[in-house]
Amino acid sequence: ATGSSVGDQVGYSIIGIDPGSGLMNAADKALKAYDLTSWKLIEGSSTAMTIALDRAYKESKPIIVTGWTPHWMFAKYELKYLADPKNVFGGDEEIHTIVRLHLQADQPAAYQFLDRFQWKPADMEQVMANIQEGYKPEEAASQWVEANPDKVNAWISGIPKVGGKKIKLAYVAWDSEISSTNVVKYVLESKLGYQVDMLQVEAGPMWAGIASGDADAMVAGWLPTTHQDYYEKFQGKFEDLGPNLVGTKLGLVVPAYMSVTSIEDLAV
Ligand code: PBE
Repeated sequence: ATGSSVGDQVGYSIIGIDPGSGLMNAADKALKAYDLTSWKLIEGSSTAMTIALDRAYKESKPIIVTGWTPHWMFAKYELKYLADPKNVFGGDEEIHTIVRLHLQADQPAAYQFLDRFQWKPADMEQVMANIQEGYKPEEAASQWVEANPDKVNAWISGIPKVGGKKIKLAYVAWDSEISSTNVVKYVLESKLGYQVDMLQVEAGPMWAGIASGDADAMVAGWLPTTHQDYYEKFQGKFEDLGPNLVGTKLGLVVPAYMSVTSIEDLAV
């Protein structure tokens, strides 16, 4: 209704994702930093968040979600990030490839490829869009890899194939990481001869799994801010192979048809 506050329109609720994610941590901090005491952050999953967004959007209803880039939702809907003048969500970040200690000695071929693996937000978005359109993640990943031989060759040229060695990739079911992990899996299997096990876990266990050596690698380390707590907690127990993607963003996201522009506006 006209004149009612944004809070009234959305029931003082922000639709979140999985509780272990850095994004939920940041959103929690934002509620405190902006003094949004009557607001609540709803826990759920990436999938539940996008379903809620889709429903609201189709009816042009107000909704606030926790969101991030790269993500297919920015291509499918007209959305905007709410301004974050206190910079609680941090600036642009990188996604890092993180491997267990001694992987280089144990699995040199995989290590070399993982060390070289890097792509652009637009690449990841292509894989995400195809999954969103109904392709299975494995299919979307293999299509992208076969359609981008130049990029893929730069990652693998000169690396000898192995004969069916096993390797375990940990990941969280975030749309961005479903895409990247499936691409890495497909390259390891089809180009380098590995047998890959994909282990879906929550964010904390993903970092813990690399640190304990239960998993070999992950391509889902959002740094320096989003996963800072995990990074510090397990420091010295993993190897950081650096960024595989540069130019991410996190924040509170609303449909463009909403007039609110800043997190600060939610306090009124
Ligand atoms: N995300 C996507 C993750 C990292 C990748 C932003 C939802 C997080 O918040 O931890």
